[in-house]
Amino acid sequence: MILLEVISIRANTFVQLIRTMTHKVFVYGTLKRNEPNHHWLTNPDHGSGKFLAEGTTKSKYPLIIGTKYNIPFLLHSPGDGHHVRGEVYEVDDTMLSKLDILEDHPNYYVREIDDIVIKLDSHEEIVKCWVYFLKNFRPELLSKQQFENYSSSGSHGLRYLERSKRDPNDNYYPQVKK
Ligand code: PCA
Repeated sequence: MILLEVISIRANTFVQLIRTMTHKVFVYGTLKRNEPNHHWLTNPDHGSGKFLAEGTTKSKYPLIIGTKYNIPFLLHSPGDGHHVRGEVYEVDDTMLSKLDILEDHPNYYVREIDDIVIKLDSHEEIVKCWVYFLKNFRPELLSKQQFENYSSSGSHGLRYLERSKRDPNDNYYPQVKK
């Protein structure tokens, strides 16, 4: 009897642990502070999102702006482009699933674990983070301007157009995906 109780308490603790599991996400585009989708990360209805640090990708990647809506994409083409700058957040399961909805993972962006370099006072640390990449992209995207640090209001003039302002019947995925 006591043994069963112990097992049951252990099982409950395990379930609790899974429920409260957090994930690190590296954001490089519209989810960053002062960018048009940052509110997704701070909306309490979406779960929790806590800023941890600024970081850069350990590998180089092309960060481009594509589609007629000026959407930023990190192209999954390691070695091309720059060590891209962004922000690392700790998010819970609920927030991660909300971000997946925004990015339409795995249909559009694909979320993958990647190495992110974080600078602390006296040293650098590498942390494994989820990153939303564009895979199976149209190769001509590689000839677009490649950024190191995205901002919707940058001097490129390619201001992001929010989803709520787009034609809901317009399937623009083929502009960037094969
Ligand atoms: N949002 C995600 C991927 C691209 C975008 O605009 C991000 O900021 O990382």
